[in-house]
Amino acid sequence: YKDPHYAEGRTTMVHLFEWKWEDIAKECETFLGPMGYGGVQVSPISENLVIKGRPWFERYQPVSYKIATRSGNENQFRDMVRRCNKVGVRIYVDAVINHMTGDGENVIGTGGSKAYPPRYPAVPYGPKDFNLPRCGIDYSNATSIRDCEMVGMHDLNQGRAHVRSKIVAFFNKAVSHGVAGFRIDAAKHMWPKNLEAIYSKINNLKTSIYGTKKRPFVFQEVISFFTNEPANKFQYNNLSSVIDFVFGASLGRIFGGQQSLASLENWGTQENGLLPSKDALVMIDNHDNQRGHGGAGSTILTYKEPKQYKMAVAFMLAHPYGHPRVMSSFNFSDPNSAPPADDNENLLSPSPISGNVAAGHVADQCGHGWVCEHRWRQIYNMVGFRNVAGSDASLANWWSNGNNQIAFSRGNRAFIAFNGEAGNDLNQTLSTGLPCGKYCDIISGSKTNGNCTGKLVVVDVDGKADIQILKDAEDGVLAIHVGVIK
Ligand code: LM2
Ligand code: CA
Repeated sequence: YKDPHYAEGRTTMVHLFEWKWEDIAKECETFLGPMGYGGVQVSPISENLVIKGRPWFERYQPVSYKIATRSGNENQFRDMVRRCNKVGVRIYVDAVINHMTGDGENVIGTGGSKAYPPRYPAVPYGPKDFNLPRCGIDYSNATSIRDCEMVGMHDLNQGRAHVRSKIVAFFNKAVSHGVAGFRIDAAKHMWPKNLEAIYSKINNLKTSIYGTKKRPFVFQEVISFFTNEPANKFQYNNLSSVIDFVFGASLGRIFGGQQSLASLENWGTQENGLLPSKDALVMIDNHDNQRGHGGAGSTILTYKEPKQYKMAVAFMLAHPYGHPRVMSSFNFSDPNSAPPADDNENLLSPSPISGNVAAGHVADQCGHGWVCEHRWRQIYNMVGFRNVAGSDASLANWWSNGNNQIAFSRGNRAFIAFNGEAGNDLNQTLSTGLPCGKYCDIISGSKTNGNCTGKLVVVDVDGKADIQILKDAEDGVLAIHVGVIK
């Protein structure tokens, strides 16, 4: 359950938050596939409660397991998975299985199903399928975290055979459409042994795409920072992968200027409070903590602090630790707001329509309220860097000025430098580990038609190069790899 099943040479997932299935299919074909992205985490696919104003968080309130949301219906979903797989991009489903929507009058879902909580006839679930007595969560108590209700939503009892069979059938429907795996929403609020039983019943992935006997990639959302928390990530990483929230909170603190970049020398070890690398799904921000939801820390960097954010994302993608996930947001000021409405659609179906997304893979922005960090040159070029570095090129040639300037290589394939100092330029001759040659910096530009649109870096026969990052430059990063020799 820890193998993402990326196509050969791919390493990185993007979360296309609130995108429509049709638009994701197009994005796979025109951008993600060509640019080397490995997969897409999609927003929840199961029918959810329609909430007035259509806030993004309605998608975390299931009404049934029908594939029917504002992102699209089951046919559109199946078509997206097929088209993305065809261009080497995997699909991962955000699975909301801890709870169902809470009490309410006239509860109606995005697929038209009615519910009378705790009765959900479209599944069906009834009162016996939920944990009783109803209680609010006490975060100092492990049982309460698992068996009480998160913000008033009816808490499913995953110990019951009926509940397990409905969840497994939902997973298997997605597997039959060709997905590669699942994000397990609120995994911390379910007992590890129940999750283990559920995972073991999921069918093998489609042989025609993945080969024989391949298990789904399962990455569990466990918001946990300390080993002594009553429910913590170390109770889950033997089952499958876990999203490590320490990663983004720490890198946010460091690239946000509260701790030196030089302190990253031993990044990626248990000493940093991180999971073992092979168990960890990592990110700089996610759809919750970029807007203060989920309680995962105040040091989180987002697209709103672009210079620091791009540095942190570049570090994540350059460093060999974990399985990285890039966030792709819609712009917001109110943390509860709906995604932007399409030009020619109303709020019942907000998401970028194809016409709103700049065509072709050279565009750097999507616009119309869609931030599309994954289309920022500094980010997608770093996905290329990670693909070239691969998994066996280890971190080498570490250099730092003892403060906020650092550099390192990935074996003899890639090299990166950071200047996080507001008051000083970086101007150094550094060992890059790379073969002698002329390289295009992929942060200040790209290599196009054999030319560099940004800085040119000359590596001499000893592997050394003059590296310059000015203090007031647009980006505090310089990166080169053997795929961009001029
Ligand atoms: C998570 N962790 O396990 C996310 O970190 C968390 O942000 C999700 O909540 C949660 N899973 C449920 O899947 C989000 C959002 C909440 C929102 C819920 C349900 O962060 O704010 O709660 O989804 O949509 C909303 C309202 C809340 C209300 C609740 C129930 O914000 O005030 O509580 O709906 O109506 C009465
Ligand atoms: Ca629970």
